[in-house]
Amino acid sequence: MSLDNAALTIFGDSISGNCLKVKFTADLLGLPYDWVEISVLAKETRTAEFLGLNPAGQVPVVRLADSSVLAQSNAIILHLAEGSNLIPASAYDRALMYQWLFWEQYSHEPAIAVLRFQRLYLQTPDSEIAPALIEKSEKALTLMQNHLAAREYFAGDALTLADIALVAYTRFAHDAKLDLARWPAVKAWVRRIENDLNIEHAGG
Ligand SMILES: N[C@@H](CCC(=O)N[C@@H](CS)C(=O)NCC(=O)O)C(=O)O
Repeated sequence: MSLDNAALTIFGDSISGNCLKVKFTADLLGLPYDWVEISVLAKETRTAEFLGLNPAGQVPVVRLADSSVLAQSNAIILHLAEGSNLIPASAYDRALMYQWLFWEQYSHEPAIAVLRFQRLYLQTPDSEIAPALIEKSEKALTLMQNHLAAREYFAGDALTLADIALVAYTRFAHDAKLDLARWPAVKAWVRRIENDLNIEHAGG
């Protein structure tokens, strides 16, 4: 793990949606950064050096120009995007963006990211996957489908941090064996946001 003097250093694992949302935000805003790869699977979040950086033992973490450190993906993207058009000027739309950011962390990521991790990385057999985890994932996608049926973006009528946070794991739904064909508005929105972010389609 290198600690140099770049204005922004992102410590992240490239297989993690939480980390990729920080990368997507920095890239879109044109912020230069150093990326330090930290492998969760190799337990690099458990070393004494990393725990010194983030005692919670999780990525993403960023080190800012003044050497201060910030964890929690949504706190990081909010900080990076401060003053940009990724945060709506309208107070209501801004609150809607927060609504979806909080929902993402409580009801979406703990279902879809965990299901993806179990199925893709731990190769957990279907018989050992908790049905409640699948139900929670499907419920989250259905809520998104209903919201997106008549809208192009989650908060207001333009791309915001809510879309970036939510697309991070939704675009990997197929890794969790969730077929987005069942949620067509979500599928179309994923392509729209990948296009807005100028990133490759994740597949599925
Ligand atoms: N709520 C946190 C979740 C961070 C998180 O779960 N990070 C995972 C990778 S996606 C991690 O570092 N896991 C390592 C571990 O728990 O040992 C965020 O949004 O940043």
